[in-house]
Amino acid sequence: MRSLFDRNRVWREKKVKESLVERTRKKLNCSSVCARVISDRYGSDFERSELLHSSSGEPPEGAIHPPETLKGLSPAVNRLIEALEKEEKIFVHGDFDVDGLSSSALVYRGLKSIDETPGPGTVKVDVGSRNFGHGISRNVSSRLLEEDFDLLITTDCGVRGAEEISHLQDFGIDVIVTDHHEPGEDLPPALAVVDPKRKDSSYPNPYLAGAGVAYKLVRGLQRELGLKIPANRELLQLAALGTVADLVPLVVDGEDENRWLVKAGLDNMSKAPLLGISALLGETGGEKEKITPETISYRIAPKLNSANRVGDPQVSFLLLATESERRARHLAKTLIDYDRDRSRSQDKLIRRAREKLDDRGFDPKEKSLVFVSGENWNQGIIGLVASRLSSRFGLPAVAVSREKTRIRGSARGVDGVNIVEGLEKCSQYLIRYGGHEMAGGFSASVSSTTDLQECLENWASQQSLQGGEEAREKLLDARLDPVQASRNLYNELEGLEPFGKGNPKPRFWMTELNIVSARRVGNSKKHLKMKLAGKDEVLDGIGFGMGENLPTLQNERKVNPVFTLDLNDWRGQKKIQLKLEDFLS
Ligand SMILES: [Mn+2]
Repeated sequence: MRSLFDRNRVWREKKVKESLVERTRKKLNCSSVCARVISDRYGSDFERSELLHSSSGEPPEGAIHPPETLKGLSPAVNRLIEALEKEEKIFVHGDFDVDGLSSSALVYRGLKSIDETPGPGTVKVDVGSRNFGHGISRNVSSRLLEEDFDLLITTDCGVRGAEEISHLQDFGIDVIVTDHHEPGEDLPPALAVVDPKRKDSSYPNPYLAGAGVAYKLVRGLQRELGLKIPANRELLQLAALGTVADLVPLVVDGEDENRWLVKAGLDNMSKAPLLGISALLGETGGEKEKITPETISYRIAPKLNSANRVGDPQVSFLLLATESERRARHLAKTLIDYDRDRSRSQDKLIRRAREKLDDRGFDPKEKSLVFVSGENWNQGIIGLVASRLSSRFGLPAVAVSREKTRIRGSARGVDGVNIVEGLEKCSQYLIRYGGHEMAGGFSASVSSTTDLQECLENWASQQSLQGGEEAREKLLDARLDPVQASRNLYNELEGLEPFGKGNPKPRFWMTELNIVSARRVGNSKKHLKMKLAGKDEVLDGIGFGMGENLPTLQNERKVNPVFTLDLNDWRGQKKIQLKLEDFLS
């Protein structure tokens, strides 16, 4: 099925076995639409899908896997207990992105909250900086040696840090790696390596974020010590923060530990947010509200990240670690300053990039990749530029900063085009590169810029020739009759929240509706407000950013909307409305 507005946008209904839908419906006693959505995400794993409707604030038994089943965790916990007994000096080194910050804060708070004696001795935390790159830098290991630390715990990094780790172990500093990145051929020679991506791992959820792994470490320690810390309300918030910000999938083939971590963390965040989070939200004018994954993605994470782009990442760590309201307010103000600066620099660079493309006569219809470069562009910002260009043109995009002898770049992929494959294909022109499907970074010598651009453009044009249409197809969960778009269905689907990566909000479609009314609303008439009618029902619809499609729709006799279900709160009256995304031709 194709979009009414864009022939290249293809929709397909997910296939789910009817017999499974029927079994799920009977087992869970829910509507057939809800059963279809659950069958698609959970298959026949009824044990896990039955948990969906348990509604306490804490993850039910069975939803969260025991930490001990994670390879490397037992030696890590034993070593930590030894460190506590001897009141050793412990250093925590995390990555500077939100997942790394959350992981470090989680381990720090976890250790500091142990108030039995002997408790932890000195615990120091450093979250590195963009200048030294991701992972354990020589800078960090020198500091550990100089300041005479006994133990290093890495969070959200380290599994590729063999060189520095062996250096530290040689000098008698034990290293516990907690990470969730793909290890290389061999594991680093650390005392313990906790990483669900280890080849010998049999842990059921390989998709833990760095903060998820950090949570497991602290949970394992608490269990081993026999501490009665029932809910870990604060630590779960940090686990949720990293899990959402790092875009790891919440549900994969019915495995939904990440979804539970996020659910529990968000519940606690809504009720009693960490002082730092509350200060950050307070500063941006929000009142106490239900915190959702969107709150993290749009209002919390960008501010925490602005510190590593245009400021000092340690500020973000301190905000997540602080127990003082005054300090939290002060740190939040600093972050909001950083974020304003980030936003200005970003706008400026994007404008310059657009000018460069215009000067060159860049035509997105003729190209398969956007490539733009400039003199001394801010390293912390070029990723945001690439990402904006990529979504503006619907193409993979590369933004490059030229320094004296080398260039450093940031690349973004699109659905169905894996950008790191592109970097791999052109690696003969690169000094270093890394990343994942949707985002990558690299450095190269200035002299190879033109070759690199040509190589990446060639690669991208082959990708789009190979179609990739199937990969770009967007999926629909079910076709609804107008009468099914009910409050009841909405409530049933709430059991599947929180929605996010790997667990999208269920998307539906209807056919042959009449347009009762339709008008453009909002600032500059960007949005579309409609009333649509089936045989007996009239449904409200809102399409954000869809205003310009109004004339096309008015030419149609009947329309077929694609939408998610939304609950509109109008003067205290809650009413179902269709959140329109597209119309099928
Ligand atoms: Mn991470």
